[in-house]
Amino acid sequence: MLITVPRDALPGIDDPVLTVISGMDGGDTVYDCVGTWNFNYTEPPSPAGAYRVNPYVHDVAVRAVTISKTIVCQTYSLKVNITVKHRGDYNETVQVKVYFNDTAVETQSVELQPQEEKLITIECYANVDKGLYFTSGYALPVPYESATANNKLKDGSIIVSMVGDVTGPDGWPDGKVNMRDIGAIARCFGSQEGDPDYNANYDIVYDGKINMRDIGLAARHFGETDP
Ligand SMILES: [Ca+2]
Ligand SMILES: [Ca+2]
Repeated sequence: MLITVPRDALPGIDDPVLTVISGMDGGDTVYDCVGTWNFNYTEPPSPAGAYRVNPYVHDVAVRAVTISKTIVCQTYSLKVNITVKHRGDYNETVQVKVYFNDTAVETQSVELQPQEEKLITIECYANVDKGLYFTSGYALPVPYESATANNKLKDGSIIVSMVGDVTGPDGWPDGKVNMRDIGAIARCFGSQEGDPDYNANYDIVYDGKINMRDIGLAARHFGETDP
């Protein structure tokens, strides 16, 4: 059976997918017809009855990626905020991955209703080699999704440093844990997230507070240099 839907019937839809919705029982059957304006399927709709044709789109997108730190010590954590937008017409469960360069470091699933936009926060541990990474959020394509160019967004970068090395002469980790690092953390001692003197980069044990756990951790690595 071939159903042809006039192009004018699908305003603003680039990649229609045909749904045949049973008028009898409310169940629906999806025929994957991406990329064509002619919907061709070999089996007639079943059960027999009244049907209507609904073009719809499966399309999820990552709209924004922000990171809570620019420096994270190896094996410790940061938070990645990802704004996910559902541009389709049916409820979807979307798997969202955080990438450091090409390495997926964490995955979280999110339920999205039609046209819903959600901000999700994913805690990620820096179980990767030391170095500079570009961060990306990637919403795995949902079934029948064809518009996947907007599923991945690269934004922000993170330096993964040796434990305790949170700064250096130019403000970035320098491969040494010395008084510059201890002093930087000590100057924020007692601060909490939201305070003007709080600096997430110095909150190594990432709990929103800069306290003895952070200073003590750096102190235990005092004198170490990056091999
Ligand atoms: Ca340092
Ligand atoms: Ca802390």
